[in-house]
Amino acid sequence: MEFMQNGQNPGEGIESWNEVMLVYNAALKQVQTKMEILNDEFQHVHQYNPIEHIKARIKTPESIVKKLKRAGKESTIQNMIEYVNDIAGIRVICSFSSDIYRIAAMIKEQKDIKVLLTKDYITYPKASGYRSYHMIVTVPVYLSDRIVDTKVEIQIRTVAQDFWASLEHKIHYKFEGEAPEHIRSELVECARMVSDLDARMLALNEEILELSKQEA
Ligand code: 0O2
Repeated sequence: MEFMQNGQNPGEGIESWNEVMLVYNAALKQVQTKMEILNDEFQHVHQYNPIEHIKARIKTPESIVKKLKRAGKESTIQNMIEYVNDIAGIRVICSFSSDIYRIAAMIKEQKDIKVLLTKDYITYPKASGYRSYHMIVTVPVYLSDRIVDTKVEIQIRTVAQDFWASLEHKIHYKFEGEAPEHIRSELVECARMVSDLDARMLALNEEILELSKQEA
């Protein structure tokens, strides 16, 4: 599986909880706006929107503490910044699987975005059946007296993959990660059906595009 990492020192200089929230909120807004601009530009050039919708969220303090505990780390500001990559999270939902790599490539081209890590669960799905393309990036947040490179997790997936992931996430939490075997295998089977559906919808769309080109 694709696994790429660059060594950086993001979040340097953040000292208080309020500052953490301020900086991560700013980073989230910046990435969301960037995605919207890229989508508008794509529509302008290709008369087509690759992005269906965008969801943005800041991780709750409880989830941050839980994640640190799981990693065996103390709940400190520095550990949050260093070890919790998804305090600011953006989910980019697109129509077709081909849009996923297109969007990822557009993000990688942005000069002020630094890609720290990518995880390609599209080409290499998880054993659970989970498919999504993950990027951990940093964006510079301009404060009055300094610039803070701030981490944002970007998850890119299709509408169908997102539908599967939200249901699987609920089931995972309901059973605290210990869902019965028949439910797990049914979810893996559903993930296969989602993948098949995505491939068929993509093929259909390509055929329609080809027909429209011939008519033009
Ligand atoms: P939540 O509650 O969604 O925030 P890392 O986040 O890097 O420390 P990991 O597992 O190495 O941990 O990273 P990975 O694999 O990139 O997963 C990060 C996020 O992807 C998860 O965040 C989930 O949101 C989502 N995800 C990963 N695997 C699955 C899966 O099998 N099913 C579903 N539905 N979602 C998945 P959190 O913090 O685990 O959870």
